[in-house]
Amino acid sequence: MSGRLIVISNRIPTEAEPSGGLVVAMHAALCNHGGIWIGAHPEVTEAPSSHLEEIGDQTSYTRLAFRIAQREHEEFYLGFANSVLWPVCHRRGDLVDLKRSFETTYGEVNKRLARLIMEVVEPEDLIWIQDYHFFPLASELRKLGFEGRLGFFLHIPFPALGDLGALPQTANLADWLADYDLVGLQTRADVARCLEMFRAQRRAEVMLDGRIKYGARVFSVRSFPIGIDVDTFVKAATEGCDSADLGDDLKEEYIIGVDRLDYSKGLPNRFRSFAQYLEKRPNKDRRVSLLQIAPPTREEVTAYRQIRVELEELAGRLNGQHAELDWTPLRYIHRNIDRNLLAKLYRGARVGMVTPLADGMNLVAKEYIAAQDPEDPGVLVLSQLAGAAEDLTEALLVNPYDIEGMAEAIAKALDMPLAERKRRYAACMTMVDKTDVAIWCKSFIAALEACEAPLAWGTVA
Ligand code: GDG
Repeated sequence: MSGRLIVISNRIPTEAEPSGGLVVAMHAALCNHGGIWIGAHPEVTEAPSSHLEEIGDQTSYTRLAFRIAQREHEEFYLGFANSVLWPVCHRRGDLVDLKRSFETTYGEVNKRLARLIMEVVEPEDLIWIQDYHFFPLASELRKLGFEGRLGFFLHIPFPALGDLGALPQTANLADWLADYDLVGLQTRADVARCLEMFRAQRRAEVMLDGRIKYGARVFSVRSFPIGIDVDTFVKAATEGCDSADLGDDLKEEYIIGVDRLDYSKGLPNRFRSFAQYLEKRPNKDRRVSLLQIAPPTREEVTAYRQIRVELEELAGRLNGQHAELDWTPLRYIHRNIDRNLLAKLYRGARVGMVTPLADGMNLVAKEYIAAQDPEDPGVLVLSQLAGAAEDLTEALLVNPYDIEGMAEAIAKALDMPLAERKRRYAACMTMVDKTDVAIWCKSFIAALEACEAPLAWGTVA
């Protein structure tokens, strides 16, 4: 690679050796290539910063942070990013909270960040921008004269054409995306939706080789399904204690769910389907519990407070109806759990339930598979609306709106013969290996490097 790699993401790790899939992969890519990682400082300040601050003390690459002011946190992060773009991309137009100040501040933060990036970037650098917080960043960088290669990866679903109407007019996704050289999406279905949006634009032409011509620009849209750091996860699941050390309660059969408490993750329907399974199970002596880990997230946003109240009410009702003097069927933990413990909890679970209503990929599905014992694997019940369903076709696929169907899938998973469990696990594990996060990272960077220099195309139209 000729230039340096410059990664931009909203979150940036503060420890020298970060943990957690995506962050680890970026860290590894930057250690290999050298370069700079730029992100928002975890501490919000009174006034926005007008410079980048160096954080961390790693030597192979540089970490730079920009500070977000409290008002920006509310209007850019909680506001436009998570109360407009997130619901639109997750098919929840009803939850969109449109305020002029949100779109203005979103634009301002992207503009300011572009100016800060221009202070450190060199023409031959490769810039890789992560996620919906920064859709307009390429346009801002181009306005400031950056002509080098710019890549973008969207971690969440690409919105359907019909849902784009819920965005304000200033949010023109087609204009924003066309200033990148490579737009990476999670799945083939996301690419199809993105191309559908461009086909509906008079200025756009989808060329025979799949690239898009948009005014004077030509760029590519491709899928790069993200995955997990497989080796590290398998190690975490198998080393140290065995599942018998997890406590007396977890010696019984259990189903596991692990999700940030987000309305896109389909938790109320999961609880309803578990309640229905309990009601209909033929053998009332069989005590299978559901362990749901749901750490808090974005609690300042009303829709997130509402989903928490709804879930707590459902959990109370479920246990009220089905608990016995010596048994609690639903264990609901609204806290963050240590990652190594999480890996072991996955391994001990007979069933993994991943049932979002919409999800870019869903790494929990891949983590559950990677954590299994190949000789006696559990069964993954997976929503057909998660991006992961495109890869993990041998999971038990369910429609997360179909409560009865999910209750039946739980029963089927719990009774599945060993040979079928092994066959399904092996097929899923092959896909988990194929999409390891290091492969994801390398293939995106290689594809971005292979993009033709943008200037050559500037002369075409
Ligand atoms: C976005 C997209 C896409 C969860 N609870 C705990 C915990 N987790 C970890 C999981 C997993 C990660 O958080 C969640 O990743 P997901 O992929 O499931 O979901 P999002 O956070 O919504 O991520 C998604 C992803 O970006 C990557 O592109 O797949 O579609 O929405 O790793 O294990 N980790 C620990 N304790 C917890 O309590 N340690």
